[in-house]
Amino acid sequence: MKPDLFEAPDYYNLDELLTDEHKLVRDAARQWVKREVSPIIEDYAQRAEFPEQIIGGLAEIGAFGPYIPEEYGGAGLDQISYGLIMQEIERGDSGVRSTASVQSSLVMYPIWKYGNEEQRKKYLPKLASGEWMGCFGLTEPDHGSNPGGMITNFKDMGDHYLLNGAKMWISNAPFAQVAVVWAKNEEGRIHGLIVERGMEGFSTPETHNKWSLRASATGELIFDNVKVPKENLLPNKSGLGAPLGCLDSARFGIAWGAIGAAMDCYDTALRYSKERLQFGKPIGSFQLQQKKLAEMITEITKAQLLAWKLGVMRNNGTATSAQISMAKRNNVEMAIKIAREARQMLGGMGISGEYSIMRHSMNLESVITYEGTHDIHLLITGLDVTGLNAFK
Ligand code: TGC
Ligand code: FAD
Repeated sequence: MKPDLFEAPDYYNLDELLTDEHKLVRDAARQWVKREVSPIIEDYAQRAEFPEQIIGGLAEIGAFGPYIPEEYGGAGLDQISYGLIMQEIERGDSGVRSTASVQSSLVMYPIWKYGNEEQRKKYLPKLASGEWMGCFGLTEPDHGSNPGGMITNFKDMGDHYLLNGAKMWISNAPFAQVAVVWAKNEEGRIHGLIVERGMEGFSTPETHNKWSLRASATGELIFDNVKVPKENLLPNKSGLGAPLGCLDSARFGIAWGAIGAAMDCYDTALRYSKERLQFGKPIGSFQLQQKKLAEMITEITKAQLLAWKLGVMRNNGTATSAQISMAKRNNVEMAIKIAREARQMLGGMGISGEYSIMRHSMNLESVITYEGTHDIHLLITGLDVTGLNAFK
């Protein structure tokens, strides 16, 4: 792969909106990605392997629980810092950002928000340091967009719960020590349970043959009469709103992360357009190529503004779930379109692993599907503006 010469586009001087702490956090993540991710990621993606050696570095840049209080091992940062870290990591690879998103927003967040003090103390510091990795089991073979229909269930056996069912498409599953699993009790109410590797009847077979997010490990979670200790139930929230609350946090991170992937594609195409000569001129001098670049930077700038304002609203607690959906949907679509245009700008080289664009492009096909598909987020906005529910 080519050396990482990335220079971040900031067409509207949005750095002026960031605090010194934001810039410090972002620049540390940016340097770490250049040093530790860019040189190896293409190779891992080609081999469809997650680079486990970067877990310690992810923890060091605060990617595991950026906004979780320091008393639990988190970085105690604000939401904009969290977003900036996700942006920088996804600039390297969406699969690496997935690992961090899942650990922070889908495993640490529910333990912090819905768990009791014992659970927080037992799990959060180890998850923040990367000593333990986690995964989040919501999606089932027959229930993806409609998680409320899940059939995974648990029964109260007196001194423990008995968990049965299966989850699929679960990021981090093949190596996670801890799984936050959503299942229905005997009354059909959804609860979160912490399931640990090693519990009898719990297995995590890896999902192979992915053309997307190849550097992220994906798997199933299978529960065959798993005895879960009663103290592993998350006591402070139940119902579908509990897992969906975690998704709000992860979708917010994706709205920022997608900007990172788009910035990398734009920056690569811009540099290439100045170096690549055809008809005796740099291809960047042709109007058709300039149109592509001009539209890319315009869309990136709009997405940056959307993410920043959403970060301000998340910081003061006013962002609605529907506003988060809009940003996730808009920014991922923006990134996927830019990846496609950027790939074309590199001609044949665009499909080569020498450059990051094709990998981003393939990764973004997962990003536009997980954490709620593009259609689902559109319908969430539709419901919000009309008051009419297309899901019921
Ligand atoms: P609905 O009746 O609308 O809502 C049920 C309850 O949930 C509440 N709620 C929310 N709460 C917090 N945050 C949100 N975003 C919420 N959305 C809804 C709602 O108020 C209600 O509460 P209550 O107290 O009245 O019971 O539910 P529905 O069954 O009609 O479904 C709505 C729908 C389709 C929008 C929702 O289910 C949905 O978002 N579906 C998409 C599923 C999804 O996003 N799955 C993601 C799986 S995890 C993943 O992909 C990880 S990838 C990670 C990575 O690698 O980065
Ligand atoms: P379906 O729900 O079957 O949707 C199929 C199509 O129908 C889509 O185009 C959808 O938009 C459309 N559709 C569905 N309902 C409607 C409707 N009401 N109106 C209009 N169109 C509709 N899940 C987890 O729980 N944890 C994870 O860690 C996780 N990681 C993932 C990693 C990867 C790489 C991938 C690909 C997925 C991951 N997922 C995870 C699952 C992901 O969240 C689901 O794939 C996603 O929510 C969609 O569900 P589905 O695949 O079952 O598609």
